[in-house]
Amino acid sequence: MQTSRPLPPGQRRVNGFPRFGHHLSRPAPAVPADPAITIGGAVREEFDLTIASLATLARRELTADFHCVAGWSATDLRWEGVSFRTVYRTCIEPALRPGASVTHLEFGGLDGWRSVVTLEDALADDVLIAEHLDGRPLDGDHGAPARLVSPRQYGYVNTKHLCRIDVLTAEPEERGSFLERLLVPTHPRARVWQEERHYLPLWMVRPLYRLFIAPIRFLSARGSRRARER
Ligand SMILES: Nc1nc2c(c(=O)[nH]1)N[C@H]1C(S)=C(S)[C@@H](COP(=O)(O)O)O[C@H]1N2
Ligand SMILES: [Mo]
Repeated sequence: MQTSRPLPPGQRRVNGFPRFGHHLSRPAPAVPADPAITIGGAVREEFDLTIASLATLARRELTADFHCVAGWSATDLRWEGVSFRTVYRTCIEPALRPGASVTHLEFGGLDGWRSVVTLEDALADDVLIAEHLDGRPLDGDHGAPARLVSPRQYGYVNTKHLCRIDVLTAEPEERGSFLERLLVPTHPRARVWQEERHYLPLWMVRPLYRLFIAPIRFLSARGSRRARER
């Protein structure tokens, strides 16, 4: 089904929803028997939020498009899970260290991927921790057992295989080598409608990123096949 929803600037629609990411051809990480999200950072004590317990919170369904910073968009994805705001208000906020003034959240995946989101962006109405996509539990390609879904931010913010959330009281230092920081976008907000792809000018970034789409898609699909053959 195609909708007439406009795409953000510089994006092109793809068919379906490809597996894509810095994992490249590495298969998706194994999901533990009773998967959980560890909550750390500015909390009195680290604690685990099991993925199973998310089912007991108010459920949220959301149909949204997904925009990778490299320039492809998948449309009309039907996510189901819990609103991040609900998780924050009911599970995280009561556990904060007294006086902690939260500015950012860091989302970590089982494969080591990390994304940093401002508190304001994370509490937006359409940000979810999703364990279902199109009526089925998330598969390895798209982030089993659960992932962050933030449709108004580029794909790289949407950490797959979510296993950790750190509550931060300041913006963390940028990570990675010089080359990584040059190529891998680390815009502090990464909003798709503002086209916050990078600090370099868009006329440079758009065509450069586009070159990476085909090889990353190819490698990611190979990792997906390898996971199914295991
Ligand atoms: N854990 C994890 N999450 C990740 C990535 C990754 O490599 N590992 N890649 C990001 C990038 S760059 C994109 S575009 C989306 C792709 O999501 P998809 O594979 O479900 O299409 O996942 C994001 N989340
Ligand atoms: Mo991406």
